[in-house]
Amino acid sequence: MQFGRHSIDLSQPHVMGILNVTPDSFSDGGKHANVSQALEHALRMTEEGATFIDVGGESTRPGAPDVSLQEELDRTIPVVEAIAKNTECIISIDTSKAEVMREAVKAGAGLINDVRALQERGTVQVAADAKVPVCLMHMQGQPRTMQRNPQYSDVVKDVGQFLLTRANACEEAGIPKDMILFDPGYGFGKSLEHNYVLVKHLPILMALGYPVLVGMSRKSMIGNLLNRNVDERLAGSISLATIVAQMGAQIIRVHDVKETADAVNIVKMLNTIK
Ligand code: YH5
Repeated sequence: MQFGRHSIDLSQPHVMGILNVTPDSFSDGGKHANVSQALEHALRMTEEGATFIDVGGESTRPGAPDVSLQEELDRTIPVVEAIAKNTECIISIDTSKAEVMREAVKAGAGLINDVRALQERGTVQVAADAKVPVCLMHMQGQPRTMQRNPQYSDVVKDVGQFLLTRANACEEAGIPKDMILFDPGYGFGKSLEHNYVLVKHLPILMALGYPVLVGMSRKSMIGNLLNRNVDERLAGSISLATIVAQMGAQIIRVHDVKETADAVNIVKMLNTIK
């Protein structure tokens, strides 16, 4: 798959490093301090084995405040520019806003990652014009309230149907089929059971014909099952990453790149043996 000027072989799993540029993720040292801290983190994650760096300026945690357009642009675009100038990794922009998508791709982003699956006004057209791949994620409800009472008749079917419907809308607007990725959206309007059903049946979603990106790193589906605080979820995160890599997931979005790259490299070794 072509991500801007990078061609990536998705027949093997890749690691995507998470780079949060929300205010709570920085000590308050002024704007330049923040950009250089973010760049440093991105450089470290690429050295540790990340093919992708996912830059996000909107917090989608339940209860997080909405972020204005200007605020999100100010947080993300200088960071995208700095990473593009100083690394060879593929920059993913984690946003639902058309203007942020457009400016980020102009600044060097090679993938649009939208937890709202390009349902906001203008985003499908911006993504089509940007000519970079898009990751369509499933979410039930809105971040503020999505975890109150998630319900499905058949979670795997519902998620698959939603993603196929969004892919059709994208293809209708001129986004080629081979520039679309799917993501079941772990933790986005799903109970603990829903999340694990979506792990077990990930092969059903993969059979829909689109590469799959998964993000489970440090999430509540680990914490609530194992009774672990956020800083105690590394073993659970690596276990899940290993399981989905073995199932054939193409991109694994994580906080802990070095440890996940080790797990992925073991899966890749086994994939070379007949
Ligand atoms: C995702 O799954 N997730 S932001 C709560 C946590 C830990 C992490 C401590 N953006 C995804 O990472 N994009 C986010 O509990 C995403 N897939 C894609 N494509 C939420 C997050 C997180 C939330």
